[in-house]
Amino acid sequence: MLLASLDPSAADIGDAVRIGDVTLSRDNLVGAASAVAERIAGAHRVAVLAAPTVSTVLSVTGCLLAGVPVVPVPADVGRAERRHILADSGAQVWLGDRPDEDEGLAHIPVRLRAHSGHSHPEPPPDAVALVIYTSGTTGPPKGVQLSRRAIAADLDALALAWQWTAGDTLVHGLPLFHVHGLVLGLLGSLRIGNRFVHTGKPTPAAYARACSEAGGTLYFGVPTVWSRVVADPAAAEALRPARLLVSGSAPLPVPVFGELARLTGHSPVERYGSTESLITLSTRADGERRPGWVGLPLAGVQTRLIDDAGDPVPQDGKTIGQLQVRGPTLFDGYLNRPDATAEVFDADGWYRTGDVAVVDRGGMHRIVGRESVDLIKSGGYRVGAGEIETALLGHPDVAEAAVVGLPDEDLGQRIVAFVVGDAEPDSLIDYVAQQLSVHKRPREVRIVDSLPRNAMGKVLKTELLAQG
Ligand code: MLC
Ligand code: AMP
Repeated sequence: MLLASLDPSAADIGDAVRIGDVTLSRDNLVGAASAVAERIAGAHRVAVLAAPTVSTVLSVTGCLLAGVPVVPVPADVGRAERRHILADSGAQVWLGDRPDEDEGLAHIPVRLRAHSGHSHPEPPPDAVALVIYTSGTTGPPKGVQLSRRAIAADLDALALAWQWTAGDTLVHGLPLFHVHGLVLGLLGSLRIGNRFVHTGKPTPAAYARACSEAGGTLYFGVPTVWSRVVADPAAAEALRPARLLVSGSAPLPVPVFGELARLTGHSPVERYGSTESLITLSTRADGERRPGWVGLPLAGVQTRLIDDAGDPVPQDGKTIGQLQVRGPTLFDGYLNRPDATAEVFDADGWYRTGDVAVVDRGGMHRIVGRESVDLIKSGGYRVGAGEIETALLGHPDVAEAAVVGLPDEDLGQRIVAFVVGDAEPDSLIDYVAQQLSVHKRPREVRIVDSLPRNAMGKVLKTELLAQG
């Protein structure tokens, strides 16, 4: 069973899920989510506006009990992206909360106090559980289809790597519309059977409070969260009683690793993955945690590094190659996009991650960077330069636009747009926030006379990057 801890024979936990100011016992959760499952059983796909609320928890859990694929919609989604996700996914209803502009879709609210004793047969392992929209270098986001089998395999492998048990209390405040917060955080807890505490926002103060008030043992964060934690030494020191601090979704700067170790007494575990592959590499609870390195393949996962000619590169800890992964945690293709799916898989089932890495003789991996400058990671969010450029070009005062990710101490990369046109920078930032989503907005817009281009007319992004 994917959500093994919801089996009726499992023992009740009085405070199994805490989110916002709501606490659910295991029995509350099963009863209310089963009521959701009854209402949506047989649906093709449903959209869940995935704010960090009990409504999201019940919606997702209900769908997974009923075997209905969930399309998590970013809580801060804008108009064009919302329309794209709904049209592309063919979602039939909003389940739980709905946005102000519901695009004419039917709505099924969920009720915290609803209760059903009805049980649903476990759907087959190859059934799609989630369709998570994620950015590419160009074009609108693609729907990544994740099967129940892939999710279960990944969570079990992570449990082994992190010695993650029902005795843990998992704390995080990350979004519930991406793999990190939703799959690892929420579904991981419902599979393993540990207590789950969502702090609303991943602030240092909230993480510290969850340690003293809720007995947090296992903490998840993107590097931006951990760099904010070390900037608040009192909050960092409050995490000393925790068992394991885990970082992922973007590179953890080595100085932040060092400061976390010094202030909390815990060297963080770093792990690597993607929406398409789920988590594939991690350092271990009982193994070496090396600053700047993301660890060994999880159980069942294979990796290889290849050069431009497709030949393997030496595993010497310094030769850089394109990272490919294979194993039971991979996705089942992009929804409606066989062309894009074919581009990222080879004939033997290897997934091209788009990242470049080195591996040492012991199998430890270090991610060196991405193959394309057009895929940006900002605050742990994956954002395509192309989708922002397309959005900006839709603004009447923009003639040309080029977007890059510039290094940023807080966010890892900061989205910066270079624009030719007669526009107000702040109004362009708001425009992208309203069209795509708030987290995809450029943090800075620079109005320029022209963009640097090569003889073919292609924008020279390296020159923009050099303007730091
Ligand atoms: C500012 N705001 C605006 C705005 N300018 N709103 C609308 N229009 C504008 N122009 C508001 C926002 O609404 C928000 O309000 C507030 O400003 C702060 O927003 P922010 O600046 O974007 O947030 P910030 O504090 O910078 O967020 C940092 C962060 C966040 C770390 C909390 O980036 C985050 O949650 N990252 C996690 C991403 C993640 O989970 N990635 C995993 C991908 S899965 P208000 O009121 O709402 O605060 C994956 C696989 C794997 O990668 O390996 O894990
Ligand atoms: P997403 O699909 O949002 O999960 O983004 C996946 C991408 O995030 C990967 O291809 C990497 O570029 C990046 N990423 C995830 N975890 C790490 C990590 N620990 N170190 C470096 N990059 C990471």
